[in-house]
Parts: sequence; C-alpha cells; structure tokens
Amino acid sequence: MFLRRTAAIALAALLATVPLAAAPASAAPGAGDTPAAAPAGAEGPIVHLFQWRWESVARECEDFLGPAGYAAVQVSPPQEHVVLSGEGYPWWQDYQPVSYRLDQTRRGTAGDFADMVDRCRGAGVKVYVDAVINHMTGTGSVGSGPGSAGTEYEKYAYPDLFGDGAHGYSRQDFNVGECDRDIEDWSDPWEVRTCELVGLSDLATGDDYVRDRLADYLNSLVGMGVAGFRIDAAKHMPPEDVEAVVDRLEGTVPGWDRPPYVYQEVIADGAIGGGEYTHIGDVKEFGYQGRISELFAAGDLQAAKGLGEGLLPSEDAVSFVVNHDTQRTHPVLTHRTDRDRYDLAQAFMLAQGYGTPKVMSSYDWSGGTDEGPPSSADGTTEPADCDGGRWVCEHRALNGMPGFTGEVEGAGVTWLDDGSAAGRAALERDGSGAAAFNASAEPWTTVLSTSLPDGDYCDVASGLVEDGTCTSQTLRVSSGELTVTVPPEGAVAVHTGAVL
Ligand code: LAG
Ligand code: CA
Repeated sequence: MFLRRTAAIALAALLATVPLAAAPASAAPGAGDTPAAAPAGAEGPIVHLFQWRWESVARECEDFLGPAGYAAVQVSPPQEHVVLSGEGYPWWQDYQPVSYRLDQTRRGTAGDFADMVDRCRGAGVKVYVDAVINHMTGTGSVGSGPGSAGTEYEKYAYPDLFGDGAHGYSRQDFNVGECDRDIEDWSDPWEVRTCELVGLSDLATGDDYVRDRLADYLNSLVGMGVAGFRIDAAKHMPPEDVEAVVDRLEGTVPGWDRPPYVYQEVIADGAIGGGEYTHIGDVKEFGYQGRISELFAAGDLQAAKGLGEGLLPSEDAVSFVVNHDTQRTHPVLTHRTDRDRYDLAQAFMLAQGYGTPKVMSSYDWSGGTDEGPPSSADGTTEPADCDGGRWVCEHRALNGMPGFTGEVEGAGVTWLDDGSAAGRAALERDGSGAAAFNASAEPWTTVLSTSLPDGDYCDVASGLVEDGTCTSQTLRVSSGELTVTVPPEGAVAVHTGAVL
C-alpha cells in the first residue's frame, strides 16, 4: 500500500510538469485545441455517471463527454465501502466508508481510478469525486467486517484509514458522546449536524484530527488530478467544519491550474438554508430541481422561463432535474416516468443558464430502489453499456447540448417565442446561441428573430460536430432569421461554437 501511495504522488508530480494531451480540435465544439477551461466564475456542465466503473468512465470521457462539451464528470464515491452481500449489494454501500483506500471498490482498482483521471483530463474533462465525509458506516445487515478492500472495521472503529496503519478513527472521533442516536428533530440544526443520519456513525468534524484525516483523503485525490468534490451530506455538518476541511485543500489541481471546485449537498429546509454554505463553495439547489420537475411534468414551459427566481444566486448554485436520490424517493419526472419530457427538461436546463447544470445518467432498476447497477455475482459492477441492458445513458440523448452551455456562458437570456403556447418556448443566449423547446405532441415550426451571425449551424440538440461535419441537421441563420421545426417532445439548438 505504501508503495502505491508513493507511486500515485510521483505520478501526480510528473503530470504536473508534462504538457497534457490536448483534446482533438474537432472534438469539443467551441473549445479550440486545449482542454476546455471554464471562464472565471463558471464551471461548465457536469454529468453524473452514477455507479459507472472507472474504466467505463475513462472510455466515455474520450468517446463522448469531451466531444459533447462536458466540463466535468461526477463519479460515485471511490473510497473503500461496506459489502452487503446479504442485501444483494445495494448501490448505497458506497455511502458507508470503511477506509479512504481506493484499492478495491465495486468499480475497480486504484490503478483504474488513476488511469480514469488521467484519460478524462486528456479528453478535457475534469473528474469530480463524491466525498462522503460526514460519517462512516451504520450497523445495517452487517455491523462489522472486512470492507471492499479487506480492511476490518466495526461501527465507531476504523483502525486503518489509509492502508499504512498510521491513522484510524475510534470512538472519540465520532459525535457518539454528544448524541448517540438517529436524528429525530429535523427542525433543530444542532441535532441534524450532530446526531446520526440514518444510523451512520457521525464523525466529530469539529476536531482537528478528523479534519486532518478528511483533508488527507481529499488531497490524495487532488494530487492525482481530481478537480472537484461533491460534498455528501454537507447539511449534516456545521458550515465551519466543512469550511475547515475545504481550507485544508491544496490550492491547485495538477494539470488544471485551478483550485478544486466544491459543491455541497444541502437539502435546504426551514431549519438550514443553502445560503449558510455558499461562502465555502457552490450548493445544489433542490428548489430548482423541484420546480423544473413539476413544470416540465405539467408541460408548462412558459412558467419555466422564471425558474431561477427566488433561488440561490445562479453563480452559487448547481442545477439539476434529478439526482440519484430524488429519482428514487420523489420520482416526479425521471427516465422512468416520461423519458422524452425528462430529456427535454435536462436540455432546457443546459440552455437556460441558471447555475452550473448537472446532468444525471442512470441505470434502471426493476428489483426495487435499493438495486445496485448491473453486477457480477461477487458484487463488482459490470462495464457500462449504452447500447443495451440497464444502463440508461441519458446524457447521450442530450447530444451536443453541453457544448451549447459552455459556448453561451455569461450571455443574457432573451425569450424569442410570443408566449402564446404553454408547452413551447424559445430563447436566445445573446449573440451566441438559440434554442427552441416543444413539450407537445405536434411538431412546431416557427421563425425565430435572432442576433446570431448569419451562417450554417449544427443542431446540437440532436447531434454534434464531428470532424467538421454535423451529425444532425444543419440550420441556416440568414438576415437575423432562423426557421426551425421542433419535433414533438423535442428541442432544436444552435450556437456560435458549432458553425459549419
Ligand atoms: C446523501 N446525501 O447527502 C446521499 O445522496 C444519499 O444517497 C445517502 O444515503 C446519504 N446522504 C448518506 O450518505 C444512502 C441511501 C440510504 C443508505 C445510506 C448509507 O439513500 O438508504 O442508508 O446511503 O448506505 C442505508 C439503509 C438505512 C440504514 C443505513 C445505515 O438504507 O436503512 O439505516 O444504511 O446502515
Ligand atoms: Ca454530522
């Protein structure tokens, strides 16, 4: 193990000094021939490849995510986790850390992980890690055991966090002395942050020892080139504790020349607001998630024009239509309820410009909401396959829309439709892109008055530019007019980064 850590650090040092492979010029629309660097204040669109194996993520970065214009991929938690064979290896094993070793999870080895970070970076795509730092394991069906990499543990006792025997957590490193039960009163912030979330051993994140170990874990990832973190259960930690860990992060990610991007899982309610965390990093805006799901399920695109109002400031927010929890617990609009409308909602989010958009990519489940991804009998995950089986791969259906998001970043929004149809809306991102959305069963032909320069544009809602060729229809802007026929339950989108 010691050797592996050393190797990882040496690799990171090497990567920091060697020029990185550039993304193919034809690949990222509008990105030129360097990895797409997000403009100041913007992070660019993220896709969550939920539960994908590391080598599958690497391949997807090269084959699709880079060319489509994604700035980043969020991957599932990479640390050693519990293994619950008696429960059929549920997906949520990953949210119960046993140690911070990457050696063997259901998604591959530490070497596979490092290779993924490297290959995604080569394709111009940042890797963001889901960081489970509020807690370790619960009791569940297995209260102790070896974890996925063989480390022994029991609840409140994790003797070997990094595989070198140097550091562990014991009872004193948890809040069990202050609160030894589940959260019951969700209106009491102290309780929400100090007691146990669904019985998970709650770390004493106020202690320097714990903060240092969490930072050791996250910085080992930064050293490999991991460029950001989703902070799991941030609401369950006092903001000053999250801040103390984030303050300990390395200032620069090797290969990206920027600090790690931090976005936090805060399901705001009357007791705890997202605004308590925005000075630390961005915050996932569940208000946007709830509203866009309801409005698109209802087909009310006119109301969707005002989606960002009254929510966190756009520059502090991560926007999304579903996440891996809401698609199971509150399935208003998901790939299972209404696939076309759901795709349309994600496309709209990528065009509208509120927050840093995060696209969901799921696997389907027929055996219940606990069911893990397609797996071998030993509980390790099968490679992702977008051409069949249970991998849904919603991101692929959005084609080149992420490139639109990147190209139009910072441009104002002008609505181009006349507002007469609830299910139809069209917008211009001033001077850089135009898009039309049709939540109805009939095609919609309309002439859009636009300030886009005259030219032939690729429709990135249904294709992308590959080797200088548009894989979908080409649309002409002439004398400030763009005629589009938007398919039923579909979208059309053009931008100045995908001109032919
Ligand atoms: C999150 N964000 O703040 C994740 O998005 C969410 O998916 C995580 O819950 C949660 N926080 C903790 O990291 C998931 C499942 C839970 C599961 C938990 C731990 O949604 O259902 O709890 O991960 O694996 C499971 C059982 C519980 C049991 C608990 C402890 O479902 O019944 O009490 O394990 O043994
Ligand atoms: Ca806590």
